[in-house]
Amino acid sequence: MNINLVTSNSGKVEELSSILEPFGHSASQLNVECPEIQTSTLEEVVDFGLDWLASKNVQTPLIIDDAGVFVEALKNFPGVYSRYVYDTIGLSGILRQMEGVDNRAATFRCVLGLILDDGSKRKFVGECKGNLIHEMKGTGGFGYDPIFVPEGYDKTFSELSSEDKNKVSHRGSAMKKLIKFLSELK
Ligand code: ITT
Repeated sequence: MNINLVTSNSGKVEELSSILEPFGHSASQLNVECPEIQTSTLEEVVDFGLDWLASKNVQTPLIIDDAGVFVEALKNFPGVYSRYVYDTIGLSGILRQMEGVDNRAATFRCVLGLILDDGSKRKFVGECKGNLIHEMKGTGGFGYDPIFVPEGYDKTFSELSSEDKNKVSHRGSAMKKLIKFLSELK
């Protein structure tokens, strides 16, 4: 199946394509400006996006992906505001907020939205627990990857290969569910 990835983020396109391809699916990036509402959950953002894309008859099958990092000591901030925070205070701003904070626990969450050719919609959620380190490390990946170490590892997402990131990441885990769902169709 060729699936359209509705995202402006090339890091996501690489990850989603590399997960889909071994299962015989191909993927193309679709540059549609899908509006993102300001709300308190990733699920609501995705529901709104799916309804909007369906109303515009955007070419299916398609996937949208909304993700964020939820930092325990910051009462789950930046969460749904991760993009805004990344674009404004950036990783150095987050690290400053975390100065002197012992609890470094953080969870990445990813909600994928899927629309099939028959118009049906589904969501798939994935999480990855880990810790924020005190400085940026590594050059791979994108976004918050240089400051996040997943549980069970001593390297940031940026220092891991994309295969290793996909094995444990929020996006990898949501994609596993989506691919299982596709394989059970028909
Ligand atoms: P689209 O909405 O166009 O898909 P985006 O970059 O705005 O792209 P999100 O709103 O989902 O995507 O992402 C919120 C922020 O979280 C943004 O700064 C991303 O770079 C970052 N992010 C998302 N997934 C990530 C991941 O796997 N690793 C590191 N940072 C990630």
